[in-house]
Amino acid sequence: MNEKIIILAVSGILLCGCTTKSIVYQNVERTRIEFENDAAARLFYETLSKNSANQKTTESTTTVHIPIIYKSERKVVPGPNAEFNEAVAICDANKDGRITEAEARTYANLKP
Ligand SMILES: [Ca+2]
Repeated sequence: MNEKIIILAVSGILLCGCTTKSIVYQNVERTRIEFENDAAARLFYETLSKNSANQKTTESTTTVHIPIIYKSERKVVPGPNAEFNEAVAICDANKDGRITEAEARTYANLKP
């Protein structure tokens, strides 16, 4: 009799299952960059802002699922600095840490 109760209790726990969800905001340090002049900076930030509005952020989701018993979902959302750093990496073509007006203009003419 006691064995049946224990089996039913264990089955009840297993059938109820368990679900956990978590969202992790992952922000990285912003790349240090300088601009040749105000025009280069303005062009870079205008393009970054325009591309940001058109682009959906990249998210990664990890799901661990053991049928019936356990389900865990973890979503990692990149912070705004990741997008800035990516834009700097594209724009600063010669990687000298300085965005010239010509580089900013080239970046502005790239298709997002
Ligand atoms: Ca450069």
